[in-house]
Amino acid sequence: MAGLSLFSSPISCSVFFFVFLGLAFSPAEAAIKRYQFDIQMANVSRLCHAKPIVTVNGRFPGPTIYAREGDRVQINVTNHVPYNFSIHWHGLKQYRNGWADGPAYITQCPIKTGSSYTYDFNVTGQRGTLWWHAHILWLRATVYGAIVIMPKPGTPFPFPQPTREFEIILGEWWNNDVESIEKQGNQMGLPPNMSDAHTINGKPGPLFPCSEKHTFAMEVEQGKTYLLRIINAALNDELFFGIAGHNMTVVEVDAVYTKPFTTQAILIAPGQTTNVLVKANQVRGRYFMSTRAFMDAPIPVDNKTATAILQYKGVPNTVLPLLPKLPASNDTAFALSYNKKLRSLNSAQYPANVPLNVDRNLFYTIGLGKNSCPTCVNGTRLLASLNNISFVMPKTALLQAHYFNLKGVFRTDFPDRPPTTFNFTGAPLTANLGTSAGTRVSKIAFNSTVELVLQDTNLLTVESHPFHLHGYNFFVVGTGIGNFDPEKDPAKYNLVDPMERNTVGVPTGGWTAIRFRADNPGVWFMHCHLELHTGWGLKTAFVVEDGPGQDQSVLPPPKDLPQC
Ligand SMILES: *[C@@H]1O[C@H](CO)[C@@H](O)[C@H](O)[C@H]1NC(C)=O
Ligand SMILES: *[C@@H]1O[C@H](CO)[C@@H](O)[C@H](O)[C@H]1NC(C)=O
Ligand SMILES: *[C@@H]1O[C@H](CO)[C@@H](O)[C@H](O)[C@H]1NC(C)=O
Ligand SMILES: *[C@@H]1O[C@H](CO)[C@@H](O)[C@H](O)[C@H]1NC(C)=O
Ligand SMILES: *[C@@H]1O[C@H](CO)[C@@H](O)[C@H](O)[C@H]1NC(C)=O
Ligand SMILES: *[C@@H]1O[C@H](CO)[C@@H](O)[C@H](O)[C@H]1NC(C)=O
Ligand SMILES: *[C@@H]1O[C@H](CO)[C@@H](O)[C@H](O)[C@H]1NC(C)=O
Ligand SMILES: *[C@@H]1O[C@H](CO)[C@@H](O)[C@H](O)[C@H]1NC(C)=O
Ligand SMILES: *[C@@H]1O[C@H](CO)[C@@H](O)[C@H](O)[C@H]1NC(C)=O
Ligand SMILES: *[C@@H]1O[C@H](CO)[C@@H](O)[C@H](O)[C@H]1NC(C)=O
Ligand SMILES: *[C@@H]1O[C@H](CO)[C@@H](O)[C@H](O)[C@H]1NC(C)=O
Ligand SMILES: *[C@@H]1O[C@H](CO)[C@@H](O)[C@H](O)[C@H]1NC(C)=O
Ligand SMILES: [Cu+2]
Repeated sequence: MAGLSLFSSPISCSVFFFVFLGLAFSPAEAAIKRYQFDIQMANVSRLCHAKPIVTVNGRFPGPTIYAREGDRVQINVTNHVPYNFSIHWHGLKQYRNGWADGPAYITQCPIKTGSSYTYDFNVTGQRGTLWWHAHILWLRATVYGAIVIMPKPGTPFPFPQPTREFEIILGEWWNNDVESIEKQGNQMGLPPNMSDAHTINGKPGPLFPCSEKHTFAMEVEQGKTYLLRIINAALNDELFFGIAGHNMTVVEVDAVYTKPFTTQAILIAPGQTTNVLVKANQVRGRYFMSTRAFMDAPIPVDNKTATAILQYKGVPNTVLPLLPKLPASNDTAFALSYNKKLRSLNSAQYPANVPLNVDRNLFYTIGLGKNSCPTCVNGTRLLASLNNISFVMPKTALLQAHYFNLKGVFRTDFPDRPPTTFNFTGAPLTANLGTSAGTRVSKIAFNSTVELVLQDTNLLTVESHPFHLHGYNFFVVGTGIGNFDPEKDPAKYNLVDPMERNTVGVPTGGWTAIRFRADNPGVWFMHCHLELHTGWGLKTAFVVEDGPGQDQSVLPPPKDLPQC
């Protein structure tokens, strides 16, 4: 394997190694999978720059968590770095068990330097590709990894069994220290410096300086089929991904099976995962895989292309790789038509249980804005809001406050609709909007059905926002461009086989309607998965009340739960 690529390096070897391990273990029944995550600094060099980064066990990207549906997973996270810390297991439902969800100050206080906390959860009713990442500050820039959940023993995939599988984690790299970048942006009240590169499995690929040895390569054999588990771990960029000369068949997103469809490029937003089958059916050679940003609003973005290599076995490294043709970075039409193709498999075994009646209708506007900030560069600070409220992080975790009934930590009066109705996506409203700030959340009755329409606005600018809900999957029942029309649009919903997922892109200048059944009690974060916008306040939480039954309330907190 070491001779695989001209650009071979120890890290690509370790990626291969772990993929083999993942396929190798096949326990007969549910088991406990234990992991030790030491959060530690490691020196890493990319693009001719060396710097210390925060890692798990010194690895970048971090180790993959392998589990089977039904397993219990225990991950002891020990913090050796000079930052408060927490990890989110993105897409795991954590039934009654928000204590293991991870967002700092939402479900737990951070793990302080020198302390440990064991995330202990069961993987119930889920299988597929998910991922984990730091959920405090901008530390997820370097602290992320894959979660691979295999189906129960004896349960095949609902698609042709691949010969092998690979994890493909897309990311963003900064040459300078990411926390300094974030801090500088906050001080200026402006967006901080954009990333210096995109990466595939932590590597930018040979189109960047000093990067030949920092190239991920995967070897394939002609005629065989491969499963790629693709994850967008970038902080701020929605990404296209493609493979030169090869089509991809999408079979799963966010650990939910899809109706398979074939495409030359995928679109994947931060937080999302996409599994594709790739058939090695081309002339034996070397082909680039590449990734680049999608941005269809007038906003600067890191537009550089990261590459990796798909190489047929036995082909010499000297053969020049061919580049894939990705959609133009502003190709709105591709984005809309790609997302429209995503449908739940909706088979007898994997039904789409879409709520048909709605108990609670929510309508949230997404806004950017500016508030006064005398110390900032322009005398103003950029911020973001839902229903004109910019979320303020509490000093103690919301879930603790909820469980122990601590007063004064949050308010449950987050409005179900915006304070004013206006032409949301119409002419830009550039005034200082005086958005209000608050730790305000919505209370949701146990087992009620919720419809939430997320409406982008042209406050400062329109932009696409990937929204992530913790503790649940939801169904994407409708989407459109312009203003949501409550009279006409619901009639066009797909209530049969809409995509079920945990992160959805609200289109630039458009809206998205999601539905879910609130059967998981606890406090669940909902936020834009662009870290920049999360930091600016584009977030809130749902407090889902306990149900009346014995097994319908939040579990007691673990003994080692960190305190603030
Ligand atoms: C990183 O490199 C610096 C300078 O060479 C060194 O002082 C430091 O100990 C290294 N840190 C780690 C975690 O290896
Ligand atoms: C977690 O790891 C730390 C550091 O190695 C250790 O001291 C602690 O006992 C571990 N906790 C558990 C529950 O294993
Ligand atoms: C996970 O399942 C085990 C075995 O059924 C149970 O003892 C444990 O309480 C469960 N943990 C959570 C967090 O639900
Ligand atoms: C951001 O970029 C500017 C211009 O290149 C540079 O001067 C500054 O040092 C950068 N900030 C950080 C925190 O790296
Ligand atoms: C990829 O799919 C397109 C459209 O379905 C088809 O025209 C093309 O022949 C396919 N290419 C390969 C290499 O399979
Ligand atoms: C990429 O962005 C840079 C700076 O933001 C810009 O100068 C350049 O023209 C862009 N390149 C392309 C191909 O859009
Ligand atoms: C996309 O960008 C290209 C090149 O910058 C430009 O020519 C084209 O008009 C843009 N398309 C749209 C739909 O904005
Ligand atoms: C900040 O001020 C500069 C100079 O007046 C202006 O060009 C820029 O658009 C302003 N940016 C924001 C976000 O207000
Ligand atoms: C909203 O604004 C858009 C763009 O300016 C315009 O085309 C549309 O007619 C407006 N809609 C209403 C209801 O005023
Ligand atoms: C947001 O709220 C402020 C007051 O806090 C108000 O001045 C402003 O008009 C509101 N903006 C919108 C878009 O509702
Ligand atoms: C939630 O409500 C549905 C529909 O009424 C019902 O079938 C289901 O059993 C309820 N679930 C729980 C956990 O109460
Ligand atoms: C770490 O978290 C604790 C508890 O929330 C807080 O008191 C402390 O100030 C934080 N430390 C840093 C360095 O942010
Ligand atoms: Cu956003």
